[in-house]
Amino acid sequence: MFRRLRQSGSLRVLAVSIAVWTFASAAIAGAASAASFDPATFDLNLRDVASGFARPVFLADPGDGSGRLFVVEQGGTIHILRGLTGNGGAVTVDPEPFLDLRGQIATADNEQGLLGLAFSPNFANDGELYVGYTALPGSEGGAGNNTVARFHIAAGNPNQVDPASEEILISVVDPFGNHNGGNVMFGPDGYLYAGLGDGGAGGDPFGNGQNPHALLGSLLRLDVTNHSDDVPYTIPPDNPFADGVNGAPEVWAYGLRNPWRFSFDRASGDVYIGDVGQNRIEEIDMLPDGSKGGANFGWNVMEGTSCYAVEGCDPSLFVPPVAEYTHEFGCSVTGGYVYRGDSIPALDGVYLFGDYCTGLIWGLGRDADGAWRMSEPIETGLNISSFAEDANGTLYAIDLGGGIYRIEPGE
Ligand SMILES: [Ca+2]
Ligand SMILES: [Ca+2]
Repeated sequence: MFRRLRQSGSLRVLAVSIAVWTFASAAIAGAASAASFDPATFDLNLRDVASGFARPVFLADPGDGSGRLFVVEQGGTIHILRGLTGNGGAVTVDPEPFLDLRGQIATADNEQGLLGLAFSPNFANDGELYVGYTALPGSEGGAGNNTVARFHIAAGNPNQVDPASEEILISVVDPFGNHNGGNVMFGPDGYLYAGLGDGGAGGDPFGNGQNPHALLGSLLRLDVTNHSDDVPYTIPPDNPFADGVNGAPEVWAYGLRNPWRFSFDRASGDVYIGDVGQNRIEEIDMLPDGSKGGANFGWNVMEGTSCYAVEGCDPSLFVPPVAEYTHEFGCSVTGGYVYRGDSIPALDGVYLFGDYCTGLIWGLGRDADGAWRMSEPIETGLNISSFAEDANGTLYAIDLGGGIYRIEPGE
């Protein structure tokens, strides 16, 4: 059904001809500043720029001008990759890991591990970084603990983390090994966002998605700027449940099954979430910049725009996805980024995302009428564990098999 063609040094990908993708979700008002998207023009290449990593699941740029990128390996290590950004030069990987958490990370389930990394927006001065990972089970049992932690770089060595500097911000006992979220990212408001899955198994047996008191199945929003030894984070006063009465103070949005990668459009501030589906539908959710908290994305009442668990459910109660696809085209969405780099003008303002299982990549944007449009998918042959964005706005696709691919203009 899909074709691909390899060229030396790069992976040429071909758009395939299937039915035109349209999505009849209502346009979201107030966020139509981007140029209109013509799905027929969507094209890109992937260039293999680094390889040999062990189950890489993320890449982050500290934005400190050092030219370093940091590759997250699911087993618990972070490696420094040089030469791809900044002043360039040979592409090398430092022999010593930047951080090694292998002794404290659960990996029994193939969705567990070290899953996310975010550098402080002020990293060049404060040396702080945040990680999302599954900790080994503690005394409370379960499959592990979904954890968000802060670390500090080692005194006198910017290329290593001080392992003793760890401060645990979030630690949630996780009933099942799958659906762990794990993404951490700073928003344009300076708050740290963390995505947690519904806990796992199938169908959300404990109803975490629809429970705003549960941190599981939610996107959390934390103020980590002003912290002390006693208080590792505070609650932003405009969090929707800041007083803890109708939900957990940390919860910004809920109704998520497994938010496998969310990101902020660096130009608009809009947040995009890839939420992995159950049996039939993968979806992309979006909230415009400036949205009030408290969005309920529907899981486990809805799977995409379809009722999942409840006959005759009321979709109007939930924030619908802006795009979805069925398992005819994949099995697990990998949310990506809105392209804002300089080298591919045709992709400016286009949200790229993919599917882990089939390696398909789509472009998503709004047409001149403000309606969301998906491109036809492009076949890559990769197991796309994540996308990533460096400080220049260059985007990357990461193959769980070990390779880092730079997204380049189509031919
Ligand atoms: Ca889990
Ligand atoms: Ca949903």
